[in-house]
Amino acid sequence: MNQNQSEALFARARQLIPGGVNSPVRAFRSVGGTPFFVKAARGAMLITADDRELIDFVCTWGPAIHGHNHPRIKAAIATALEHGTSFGTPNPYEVEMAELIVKFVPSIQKVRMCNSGTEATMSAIRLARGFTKRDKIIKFAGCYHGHSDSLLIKAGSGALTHGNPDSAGVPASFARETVVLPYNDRAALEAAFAANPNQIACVILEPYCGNVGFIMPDPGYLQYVREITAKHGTVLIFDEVMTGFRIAKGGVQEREKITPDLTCLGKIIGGGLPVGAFGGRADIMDLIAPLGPVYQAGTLSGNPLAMAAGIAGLRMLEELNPYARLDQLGRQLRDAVLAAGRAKGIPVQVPQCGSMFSIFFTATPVRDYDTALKGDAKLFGRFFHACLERGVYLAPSAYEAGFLSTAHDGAAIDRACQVFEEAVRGL
Ligand code: KE4
Repeated sequence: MNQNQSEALFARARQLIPGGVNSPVRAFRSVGGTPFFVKAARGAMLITADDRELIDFVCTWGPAIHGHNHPRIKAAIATALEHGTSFGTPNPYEVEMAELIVKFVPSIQKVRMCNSGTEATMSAIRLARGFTKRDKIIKFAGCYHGHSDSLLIKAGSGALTHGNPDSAGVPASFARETVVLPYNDRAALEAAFAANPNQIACVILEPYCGNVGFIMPDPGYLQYVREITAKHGTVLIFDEVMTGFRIAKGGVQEREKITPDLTCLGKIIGGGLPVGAFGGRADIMDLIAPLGPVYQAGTLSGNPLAMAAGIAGLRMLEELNPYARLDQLGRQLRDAVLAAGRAKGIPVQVPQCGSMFSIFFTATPVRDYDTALKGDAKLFGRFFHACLERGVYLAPSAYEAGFLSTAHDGAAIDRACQVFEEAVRGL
């Protein structure tokens, strides 16, 4: 596979950009090899610097639910661009975006735009701490909420009372305010509340996990989390940066009929441009500056280009209602991989819901971080490259989710199923 242009670009990039990438997962360190560089994208396809066309199941990590460079999103950006790129003042686009978000996600009574998922979750946590006047937070192993210090924490020795930094540069004092628990474990959550009475400001979780591979909650788990947080006066934050508008028009909370207190959003609402948002109960959101004492700000928050792109994308979701079709295609992919695993005699799990899926090479059902790690990551790496050689691009890590878009037509899915079958057969 000719990678000359990507190799040359990567060599230049590594001189000036740490690891040659602007976000670690893009470096292919988890699956090995040299990352390809992309010069263009359209529909379900990426076009690499070496003029290879790849069927894309990463969709720029979720935003591209309508595929790449969709004409309506492109036109919306072009129209906005006629009037400038950023004003640093309120603008009509952000009002329309807020009205759409509130319409799609009824638990959101008020919403604040920002510029990334990281900002959204960082701000929501600060807001929950300001609202409850408590300092501790609970997160779950395997859930990723961006790279703010309070969230780069792993389970600590005092597992029920504090965490340990999960990155250099995070002070132990910060880690002491974060409790990290196993996902899908009711007893652990109950014990953590008992060990920290009246101290937990918020519980933040990905209601469907997309950053440890794709993991769904046990039946009733999310309802349990909702009940125990309400009982303790703790703010429940759903991080739907990845699942919002993807799992359903109203996200996981619509599908599961759970009402969180705050929701974090991103990705799809920017139509591929930088974006984040957090919103929820008005009595909590009204504590955000300039109304209240919890400070939060951003030069490019509500940027007209990102808003115009996101509005176009949300309106298409409203018109198309593509969710049943996306689930049908996702099931087709899932069934192809499961059948290939059976034929080859390789144990494989393919959790899937709608347009999200992942592939774990393990016989153990994956329901949390520990069982996800039982997946054979090396075998996944070989599978990843076998697919890439055949023109199918999966997330370059066994611990990421795959994404479908409305641009993945039957031919693309059929081709992907054939590639998955060949790749598994060759393992
Ligand atoms: P950003 O700061 O990357 O916009 O969003 C952080 C974030 C927050 N919450 C959830 C549920 C997320 O999935 C993310 C970011 N997702 C990763 C994918 N694993 C982005 C890809 C990357 O880090 O390069």
